[in-house]
Amino acid sequence: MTYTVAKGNQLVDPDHVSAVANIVDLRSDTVTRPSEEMRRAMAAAEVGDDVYGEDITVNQLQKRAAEIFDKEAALFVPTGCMGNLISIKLWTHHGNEVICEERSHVNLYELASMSAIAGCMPRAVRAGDDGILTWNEVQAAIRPKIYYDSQTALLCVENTSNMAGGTVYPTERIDEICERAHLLGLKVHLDGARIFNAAVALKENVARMTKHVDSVMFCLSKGLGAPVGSMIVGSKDFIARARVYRKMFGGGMRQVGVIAAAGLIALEKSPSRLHEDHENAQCLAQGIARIPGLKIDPAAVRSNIVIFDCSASGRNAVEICDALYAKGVWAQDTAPYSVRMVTHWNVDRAGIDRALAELAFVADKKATRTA
Ligand code: TLP
Repeated sequence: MTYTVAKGNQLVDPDHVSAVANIVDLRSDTVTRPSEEMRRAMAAAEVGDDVYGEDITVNQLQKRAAEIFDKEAALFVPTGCMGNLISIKLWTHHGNEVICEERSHVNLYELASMSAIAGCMPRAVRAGDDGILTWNEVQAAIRPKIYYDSQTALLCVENTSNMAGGTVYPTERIDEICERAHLLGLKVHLDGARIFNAAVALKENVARMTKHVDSVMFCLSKGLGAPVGSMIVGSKDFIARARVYRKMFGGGMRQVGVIAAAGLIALEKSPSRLHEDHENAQCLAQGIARIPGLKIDPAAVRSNIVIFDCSASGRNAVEICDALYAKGVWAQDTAPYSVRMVTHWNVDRAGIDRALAELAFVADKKATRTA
């Protein structure tokens, strides 16, 4: 059987890519497609050369992002990875260490850019199952001020914590980490790729949640549904310097109002519907908990990411994903026996029900053997 699009994070032969109908794509919320309203806004967007700061739509998006986060300024960047890298580069010098959680995106999925480009070493700390760092864990990883020790410059915190299953930092924890880090002269960067999901889970606003961090990256292109783009927010000085590095890293995008227009709609309208994705994730988790051979604690699912263990099914995660894939339900293996499903606005409750039905089938070795 020939599949027509990528499975997991693999690249697919472009000659084989074609439109596929009736797929329940739960690999990630990065797969969301722009709404009709976004497409109309993109077509009508007023644009200018953003490298000269002349793109009206980009300027509007940056102004709104800064207002919503109650920070001085914001910058539109092509990707979350670039936003994180620019921030890490700005808060560190070559030879510094960056404390982050072991499963964090900056540690595992950014091609070691903090080392390759910013010249820093990740000091990865393993938090508990929920992936939420405590100050004690952070403190233990800070290097002593001895001239022959590499020096800690920055802490990167990820909220929600993707690979821990979309878990959420209590705001007081982030406040505490910031307060103590700042006393030691360290900066705190927040990888808030899904910060609006965290806000919905906590029923708080993002400005309060990020009040004390020095910089925030958040993605327009995940649960918020824009086709492209992320933002970094921080002080005026930080953003002015970030603009320089964005250009250096190849991210000066010219008439980019055409995509910022979709980002503006994502920013204004999407947060108020994210609770639907969380409800679907909860429904999915409860359904999975009832399938023999699969293990998940639905109470630990706080946002739109559902990660379950399949070791008792007698199948590994790749086998489960392959079998699901053939049935038009797409998921991602994240470890030998763990599978991730991410809910988003292109999968409704009927899609969740279908995913559960197929999952019950593929997790049952006897049924699939006789099918
Ligand atoms: N996450 C992707 C994959 O790269 C794993 C996903 O499918 O979840 N921070 C966090 C917490 C992320 O989850 C991601 C993407 C990024 C940064 C990077 O964003 P992009 O893809 O825009 O560079």
